[in-house]
Amino acid sequence: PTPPMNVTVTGAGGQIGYTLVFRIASGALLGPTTPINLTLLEIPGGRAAAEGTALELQDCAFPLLRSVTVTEDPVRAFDGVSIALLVGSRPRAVGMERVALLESNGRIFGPQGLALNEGAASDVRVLVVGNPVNTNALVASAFAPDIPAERFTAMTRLDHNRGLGQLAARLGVPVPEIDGLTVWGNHSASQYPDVSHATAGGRPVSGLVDEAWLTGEFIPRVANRGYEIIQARGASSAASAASAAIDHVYDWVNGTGDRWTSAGVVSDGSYGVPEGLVCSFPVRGVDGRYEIVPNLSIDAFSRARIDNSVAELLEERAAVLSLGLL
Ligand code: NAX
Repeated sequence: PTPPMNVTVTGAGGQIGYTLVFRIASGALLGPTTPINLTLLEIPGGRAAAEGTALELQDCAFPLLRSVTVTEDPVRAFDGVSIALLVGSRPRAVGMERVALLESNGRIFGPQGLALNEGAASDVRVLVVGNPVNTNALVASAFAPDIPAERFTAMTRLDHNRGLGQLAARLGVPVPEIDGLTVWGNHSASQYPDVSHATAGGRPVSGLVDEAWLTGEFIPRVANRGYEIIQARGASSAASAASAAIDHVYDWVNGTGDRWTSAGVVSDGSYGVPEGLVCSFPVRGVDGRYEIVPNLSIDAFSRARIDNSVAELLEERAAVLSLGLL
């Protein structure tokens, strides 16, 4: 029998947590044969919601779910963890300055990085879902010097999946026919959803859609989709974010074959992105690692968009550096 894996979700009492943990427990994260010990990390304000969610998990009688633990202690939460989904964060409030945002998140992701460093399993994989994802991943990694930096990733899979959804609808093809889409840069409105290498049913997408739709509708709609969802449902994306987190980890562990996807990973200097930044790239899941897809040609339009988003990442890194968080 497959040994159980320890999975920890932070912010499990929140709205993403409420849909994410049921998908994990059902087997969608690690497949239908891997039993799971699930730990839910919360702060006092979210503890009751997490406790209630734990009761409902028990009531689902999931065959793979071995245990559920609710705790407010990061050291306990990350002891022996193999998959850590860092969802709880302090998102930007209206009018909040970038530095204040990064500082309050530093107080969350610094201690969580330390706790991961102390107790995580040797195969630990960390996905940051809580905004600002790229820089929170950078901070957590900086506080976990014994864990390879490549094990810290940031979620841009929701942006990627949003792009797939828009292209499939526009072209009238099933989602699996589309490949080669990339979301570059920061998980923010500066991100660049790039179709220049994308294909649908093997044909280049650039020949199937017009320029005006790409620049006037596709790119801004994907980049601002989070806002569109808030306007439509009165709350931010939750089930789609949880679904993207499942996809990100599943592909990281199981691989993507020849296809590619997008993830925020630590830069090795590829495509002119400064080394060490956590940036969204085209990636393939290979042998349990995310590898940046190499040697893509980057046209002038793409170059300017990528550079613009990377400049924002550099500003965020400079801000957390000045706060002493790196
Ligand atoms: P909620 O406010 O519903 O839930 C957040 C939960 O985190 C709360 O229960 C809170 O008590 C808990 N929390 C806060 N600090 C914590 C800490 N130090 N340790 C443990 N738990 C803590 O937010 P929700 O809608 O679930 O969103 C969670 C995060 O995901 C936000 O930062 C949000 O901005 C981000 N998102 C990221 C997306 C992405 O694509 N990367 C998309 C969706 C979402 O906007």
